[in-house]
Amino acid sequence: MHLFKTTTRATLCFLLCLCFLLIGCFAFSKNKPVESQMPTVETVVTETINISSLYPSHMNEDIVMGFSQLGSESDWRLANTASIVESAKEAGITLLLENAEQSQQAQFSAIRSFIEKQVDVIAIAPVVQTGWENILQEIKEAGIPVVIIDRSVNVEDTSLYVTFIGSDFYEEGIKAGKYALDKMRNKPGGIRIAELEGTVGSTPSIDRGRGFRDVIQERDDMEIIMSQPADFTIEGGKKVMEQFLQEAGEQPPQLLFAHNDDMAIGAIQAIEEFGLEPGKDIIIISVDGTRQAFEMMIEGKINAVIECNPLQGSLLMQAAREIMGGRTLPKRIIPPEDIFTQEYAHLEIDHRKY
Ligand code: GYE
Repeated sequence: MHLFKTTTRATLCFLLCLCFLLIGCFAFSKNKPVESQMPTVETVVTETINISSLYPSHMNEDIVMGFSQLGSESDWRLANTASIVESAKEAGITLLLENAEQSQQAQFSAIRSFIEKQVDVIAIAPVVQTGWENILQEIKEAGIPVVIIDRSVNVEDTSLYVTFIGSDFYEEGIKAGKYALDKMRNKPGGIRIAELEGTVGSTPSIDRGRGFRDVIQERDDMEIIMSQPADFTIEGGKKVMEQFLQEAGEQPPQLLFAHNDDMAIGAIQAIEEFGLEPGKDIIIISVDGTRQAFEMMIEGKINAVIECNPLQGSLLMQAAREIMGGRTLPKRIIPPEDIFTQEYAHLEIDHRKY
């Protein structure tokens, strides 16, 4: 009898332990950091936070996302919007999309309308990087989690957003600078460079410019002789390049660094109208990797394109699901990116999705 009791107690104990073990394993797998669940993405984890403790009222299944897109200025942007719309459909997430057409004020209004509608999560692609503290604070007070996508925000209190999904623009500038150094290595000194910057105050413009400068300073006979913003548009690129060429007269720049493909395409029109040969008389480096830029590379008019990937929709939806599921996310998610040169453009063009 005594022996029977002891055996039963031991069995009960064993079963209890097994239960705890299974519950533990389950909880652990649910709390796996998101980077281990995103196979195609490189992530840099600077800090992770547990979301369920911050937003307990948003742990539901039917997700409504308010997305403030900054504009429709370039092919990159159109591909980015399309990717987010499609991925929301695929993920069964209701998307409220507002396009701010490059106005931060319009972004604020859109965000306030999302707060009023009590959406579950707000995604913001910020046109510029400063001026976000107050509105992010308003969202926080409403208890809605925020995902920053594409361009970053400059805020001291990084707990105002859950994660930032976007490219490493500084690294893109570095890649552009390295290509410039390599391409000009046999050219004698006094190399004149022109730069078409993107939207003033936007992260890609600031960081691409910084990365590029940090590399080319290696050669003190290479100089950026002209640099101006052209708002990431074809028209802007054409207008500013015309101005550059007129100003430069007999001494046109030998190399152009355009912060995106659209401005490079506009600049190419200006260069041709001016009677020069883009890609030969003026070496052209741009950023993004749109299909049109690849066509220009194949024609020999653009020499190199630094990839910046706009297909961020599935990452955004995945992040929203993780947040709503109360799981932990990395503070920074960076899509992998490449560099393409004229020589190999024909091999890649059929794989371009935008
Ligand atoms: O390079 C440009 C667009 O923020 C990364 O914005 C984006 C940039 C992109 O207009 O084409």
